[in-house]
Amino acid sequence: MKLLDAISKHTCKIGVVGLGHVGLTVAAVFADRGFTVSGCDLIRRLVKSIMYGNLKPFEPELAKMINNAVKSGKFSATTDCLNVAESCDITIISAQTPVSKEHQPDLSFLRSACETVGHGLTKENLILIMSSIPPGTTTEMSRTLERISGLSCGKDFWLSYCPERLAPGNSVRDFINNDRIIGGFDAQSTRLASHLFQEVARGKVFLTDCLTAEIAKLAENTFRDVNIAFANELALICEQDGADVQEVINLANTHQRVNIHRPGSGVGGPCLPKDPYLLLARAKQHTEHSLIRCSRHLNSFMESHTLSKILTALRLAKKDATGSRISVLGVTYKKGTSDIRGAPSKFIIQELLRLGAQVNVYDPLCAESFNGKNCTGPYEAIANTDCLVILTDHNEFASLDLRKVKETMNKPACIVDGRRVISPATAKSIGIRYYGVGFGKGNQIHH
Ligand code: SAJ
Repeated sequence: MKLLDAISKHTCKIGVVGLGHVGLTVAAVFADRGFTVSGCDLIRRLVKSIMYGNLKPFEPELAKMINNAVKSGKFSATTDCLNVAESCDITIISAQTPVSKEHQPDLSFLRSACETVGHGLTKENLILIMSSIPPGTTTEMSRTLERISGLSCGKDFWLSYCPERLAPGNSVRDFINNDRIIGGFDAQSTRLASHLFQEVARGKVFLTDCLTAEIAKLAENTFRDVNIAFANELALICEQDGADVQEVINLANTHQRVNIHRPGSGVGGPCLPKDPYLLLARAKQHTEHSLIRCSRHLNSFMESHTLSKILTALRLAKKDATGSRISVLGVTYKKGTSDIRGAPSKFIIQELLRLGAQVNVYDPLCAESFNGKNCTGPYEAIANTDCLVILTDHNEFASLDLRKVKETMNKPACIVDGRRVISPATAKSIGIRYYGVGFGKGNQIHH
């Protein structure tokens, strides 16, 4: 078969529609392995910066690979998606699939990408969808492709759903090493997609149909979200009863079949706050009793819960939010990334500002301050503030000199720790008031 042969020889042309995190990673890896790759995105600025070799180095390894691929002529980017679809044998679609404020999936980017690809579709082409999508979407897209091209899916062209498991910050290595699920529209589509990935990646490939692959992808992140919600509920119970949730979870996890995640000041990022809603998008029967929906609410609630802890800490120090000075360490949604998508810090900083507090902000990996005062180091942020709030567990924060922290803060020094970065016992021994998510009121230390 011609396409199978071209895949083996790396001679087929690959198009990538949507040059976000996933699309760029895919393009970089295939170009690095000798395939000729054309990428397209509607954002002119992004396309320009790719072609001029000045892509923002959000992930240094990825940016370097993209720049090299452009220089060697193996990768080029354009805003002309139709041209990409027409000129490629394989088109990989990684359009964004956001959810609205009402938590409804917005598939408009994906639909429009599929329409364009449909116009450029020719016989023997393979289309891969990589975006996270509600169950049933690949089949819906197969109809769009068929309607526009007049070709028949599974006969004239092939279509597979190939979700990604790459974590921002480690995309290239994850793409190459992680096992992946491939759900084909039919047996031949599955075979071709699996063959393609095995040419460039080392991870195992698990084959199934497209509906199962769609649900399995969403199940992964939803599982994490529900597990974190459980940890957060435990944290709330511990706070009421005066226990330390960290110790509770560590003990429960000594059971070899238990793996409770970590509680914290909220769940952010591009995946966890969104994928559960994609999974629920077409659910009709049990919506009132949905564990998944409830978990989402609980995880969102942790942001306002953390805010309440800050206000309580101030009140116990006989201070008012208005006019108080707060230092926030960490704005990114998780450690080790500069990514702020869905980060709990946004809500917490903005609410503190709205209540009339002055907010100093420091993050070693990100200059965003959400209208707080951007500081260049942790001690600059902490100096002369009434409360220190930790919202991301960046490594740098674990090695803070707590004596210095206490000396430079206004009296009484207090810390609200949203990620259990500081040891409550150490804070106590130094005379700092410590309030942590899931760290019981009986254990709060006042001097
Ligand atoms: N979080 C907790 N408690 C935990 C773990 C995470 O509160 O025990 C919070 C984090 O602080 C963060 C959010 O959840 O705000 C998301 O954290 P995450 O570690 O799940 O990070 P993501 O969103 O980068 O997840 C990605 C996912 N990848 C994709 O969807 C492609 C996820 O499937 C991976 O499991 C995860 O990376 C990973 O393993 O690093």
